[in-house]
Amino acid sequence: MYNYKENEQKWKNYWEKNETFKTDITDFDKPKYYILDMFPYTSGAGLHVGHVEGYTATDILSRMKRMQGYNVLHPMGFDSFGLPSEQYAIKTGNSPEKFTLDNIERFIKQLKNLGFDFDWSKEIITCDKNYYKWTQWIFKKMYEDGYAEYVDMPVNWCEELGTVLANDEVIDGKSERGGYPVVRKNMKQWVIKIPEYAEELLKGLEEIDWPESTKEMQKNWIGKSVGTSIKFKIDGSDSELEVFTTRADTLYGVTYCVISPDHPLVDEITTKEYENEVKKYISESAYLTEQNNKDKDGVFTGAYAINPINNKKIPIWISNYVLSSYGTGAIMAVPAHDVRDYEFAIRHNLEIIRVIDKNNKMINSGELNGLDYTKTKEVVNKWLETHNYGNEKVNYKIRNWIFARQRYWGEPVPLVHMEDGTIKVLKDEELPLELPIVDDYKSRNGQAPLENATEWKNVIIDGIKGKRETCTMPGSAASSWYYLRYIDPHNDDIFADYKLLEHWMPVDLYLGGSEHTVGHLLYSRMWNQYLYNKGLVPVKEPFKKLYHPGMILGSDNEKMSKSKGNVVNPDDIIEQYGADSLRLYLMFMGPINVTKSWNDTGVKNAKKFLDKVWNILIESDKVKDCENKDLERLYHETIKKVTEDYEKLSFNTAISSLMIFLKACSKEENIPREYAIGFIKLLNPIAPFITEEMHSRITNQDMSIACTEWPQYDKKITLNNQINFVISVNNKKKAVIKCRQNITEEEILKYISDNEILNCSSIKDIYFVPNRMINILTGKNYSKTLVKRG
Ligand code: ANZ
Repeated sequence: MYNYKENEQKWKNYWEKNETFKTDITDFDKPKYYILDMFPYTSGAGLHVGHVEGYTATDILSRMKRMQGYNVLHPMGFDSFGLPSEQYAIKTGNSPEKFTLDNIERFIKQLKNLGFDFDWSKEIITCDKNYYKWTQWIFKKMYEDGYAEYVDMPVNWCEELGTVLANDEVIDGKSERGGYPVVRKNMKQWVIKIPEYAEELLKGLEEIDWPESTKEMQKNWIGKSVGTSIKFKIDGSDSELEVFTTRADTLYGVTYCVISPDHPLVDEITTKEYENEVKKYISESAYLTEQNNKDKDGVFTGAYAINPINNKKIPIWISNYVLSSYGTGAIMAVPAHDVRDYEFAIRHNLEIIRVIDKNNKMINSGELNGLDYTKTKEVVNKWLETHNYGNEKVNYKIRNWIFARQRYWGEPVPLVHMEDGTIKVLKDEELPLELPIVDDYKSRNGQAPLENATEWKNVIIDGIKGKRETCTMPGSAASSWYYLRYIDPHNDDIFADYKLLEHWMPVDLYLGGSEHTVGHLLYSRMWNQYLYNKGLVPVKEPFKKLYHPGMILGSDNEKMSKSKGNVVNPDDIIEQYGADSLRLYLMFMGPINVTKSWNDTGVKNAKKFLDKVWNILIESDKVKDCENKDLERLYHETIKKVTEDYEKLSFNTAISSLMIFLKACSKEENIPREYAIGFIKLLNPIAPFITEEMHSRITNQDMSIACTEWPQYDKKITLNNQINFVISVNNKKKAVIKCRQNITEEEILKYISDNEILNCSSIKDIYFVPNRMINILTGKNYSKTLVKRG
């Protein structure tokens, strides 16, 4: 009987004592493989099974690659600054630091119990001053280079709560908590000017192997829009109104303009007659966000603009369906061709002029009439440009990243506001600027908790009084660059040595949740690109390949939550079935990237399978120094399939193949020792504890299986003798190959490509008859290309 409790403890101790998984980062002889998990946030809840799913997946790849001869870096650390720890501390009266460090201890214990092959000598803790020293240093560089700025910007301000609120904390102009009025207000904030990297961030997406949906979301978030900036003269004034449009072709259809309530021209153009109404609207609209202006409220300014193309006088309105922060904060309205403008025009009784007919031809558009609308924009743009009324313009939706929190538990910002109004940057040797110990972690009256750390806050530099910045950095600061630090975690001179980065970057595979798509995954790309442009890191894109594990729901198909009582705690499962069973079950549930529901029976079955493996290969006398021709082909095919499936992160199908092989073994009297060892190695990345023990018993060696070589398959045997398959090119028989039944078209094409059966690489058509033949027609009018795979 296999005793998982005893055995898992034994091998955990063995790995730790022998430093089995320590990576020699300076060993450049082997090819490198850097595999990264999104590190956990150190909440009080500990690991959940979702973490275990992702970490098992990377562990499998990491273990296989190591056995294949790669020098593997598979590190782990803890994202440990942030609000949840601070709130816990406020609630319980503990210090966030102690709470965080206790949690980390618990996390490490759990991760070790799961058998992950992390190199703990590279551990990172983001709230450790030796780490945040470099977070501060990078921020400092960005500030010096003008990418971090202290700017006045509109925020949601709640006077009653004395704090700034995020958009989703405001409902219908009131605070979600308490229902107090919320207004848009300008406040000084630290921001990182991520829009300046918009174009580079877009370009970089082309060179990385990420899920298309993730790239698409980043693209939309960056929101590049190519349009025209058009200047409208204001009737009876020297000022001009500049609008941004993507539809310059509709210029003849413009019947009014709209500016946002905080547009700089509001006061200047509003006429006496409309002053009171405008004031009233603006004070009310401060409570409205664009989302809740569903009725298209607005007010006329009394002023008119002149449409440059036909000199028509059109009214200028104010409404907050026009965003002040996008484009020029002003639009030309074309109600006949834009839904929002249409709704506004109907409500306020404004003119509607169609300029494109059913056949996509221009109408009501003077000299443009009859032109196809798709060709019109270019003509109008040219006209506007030659008459000095406008030019092509690119806009991005992405906004500055607000980089300050009025909170305690975060990295202090290494800047001092001097009495004379200047801002002083700390010198490199003054970093880290340590977070002072305080008694009160709460922000009061909208003031950052560090405001009360008077001794820390007040400084004198060169005889001038100053006050340290008391906001701290947001949670996403530390995670924007941690993947660089793992490579050189103890360096005191620089965040990471360039030579080491040159060898190890980029990360070959990054695994983590898709919920980070427009946060962490965008911020870290920007930090990396910034450091790349400064010549401090060698690659522009930090994560070559990205993969998102799917969510694991409770057995009731609902998201796991305490209140629903459907949370599965990995500790309990390990206790009851062993870590190997949990790992095996999680990988067998289904494809890694889909949402799956927990099922207790599944873990039981995983344990049953492992017991069976043990019984057949260890307890029975079947494993011998012998040959077995019946198992030969299946053995080699299993190696091939499992290896390829692991590489594709298709773990459930790999496990199926292992099960098929074990079943075949169970029917045999003699199992060659070589096959048993090969099978154990294939299973090792999924179930590392049991396979270590089996390996050491079968081989009689005191050596971790991690130090052995990955099994190889014999190509000749895997393409063995069941059917004759005919390969023809342009109706002429080129080859007859022996292959297994039900070989797919894709596999045959790969075979043809690998064996260079086809000289010409351009294919016109393919006829595939399963289990019989393939006929490939080549030709000049290429419609398909034979892609060389593998
Ligand atoms: C005239 C027009 C006619 C427009 C038409 C659209 C359709 P994207 O693609 O998202 O960049 N717009 C410009 N600035 C705006 C602002 N600050 N707030 C709200 N809307 C704004 O969208 C560009 C279009 O959004 C612009 O083109 C403008 O309306 C509107 F048939 O101009 B359009």
